[in-house]
Amino acid sequence: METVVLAHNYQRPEVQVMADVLGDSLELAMRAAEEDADRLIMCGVDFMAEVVKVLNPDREVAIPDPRAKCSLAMRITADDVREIRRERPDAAVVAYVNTPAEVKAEADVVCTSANAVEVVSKLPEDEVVLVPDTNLASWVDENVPDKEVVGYPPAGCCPVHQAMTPSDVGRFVSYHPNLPILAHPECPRCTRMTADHVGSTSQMYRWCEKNEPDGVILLTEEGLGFRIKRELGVSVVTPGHAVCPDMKVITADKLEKVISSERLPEYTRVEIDGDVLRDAQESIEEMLRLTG
Ligand code: CIZ
Ligand code: SF4
Repeated sequence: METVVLAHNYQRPEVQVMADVLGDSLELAMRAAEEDADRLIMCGVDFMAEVVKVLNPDREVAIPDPRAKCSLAMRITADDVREIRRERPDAAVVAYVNTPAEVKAEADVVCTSANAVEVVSKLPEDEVVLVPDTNLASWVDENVPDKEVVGYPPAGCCPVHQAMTPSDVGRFVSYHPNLPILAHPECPRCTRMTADHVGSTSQMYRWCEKNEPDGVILLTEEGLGFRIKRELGVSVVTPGHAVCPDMKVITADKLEKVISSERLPEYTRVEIDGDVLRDAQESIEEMLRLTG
């Protein structure tokens, strides 16, 4: 049995070192599609395992613990999207990758934090509702000035990034005045505005690779800091509370159990209803078409 272990940039260090591929959710799903493996094990939260399944429907896809669920993705349902359509029939509905497959299926197109600005700027519609992260929506709105971009639900946010405040930044800057500040677009606007560079985890990684700073202030989940230190030798400062408990549900022991099992434990198996899978795939393909 040929197995590939995929791990998101926010995974525990001991899980990251066991992985064959590290990256953001879309990078991992697309890399998996290039691999010649029968079994794909996704270490991350459940929507990430779903994206791997949607892009690799004919392979066995597993998540070591299906209780790893993203608190942000749980803020939105397919019914909410249908309600948005009734209320704003002229608006395009863009689903952030942090959504359940049913929501992606109901939306017009998917985006990631790496390509949200590009996806929205290329849409024919002038009105856009982006679900479910209002911080990402406000960042896209600032960067695509000729469109109206609103977030839904009203207080939709990632609790980990929402807690990163300008006072965290002020504290760090007083100790490390010369370090560049990198922020994830899921951070609140007031925090994002303190940053030298705003981007997804893959973009922050590549920024460090290209600019080779001695150190950075990293306003995102601490797991990315581990990867940047280990692979690029850049020292990283992150707020002590930059820990996503959802991501940490996956442990090395749970991963080891799936790797070593001849037959996949039933509870780890990722399955998606056929219609939902097809429609979610179309929304992801639309994103790839717009950004291709
Ligand atoms: O797309 C991903 O992997 C997420 C949720 C975050 C990021 O910026 O990589
Ligand atoms: Fe979800 Fe935020 Fe955790 Fe990412 S860091 S998995 S968006 S709760």
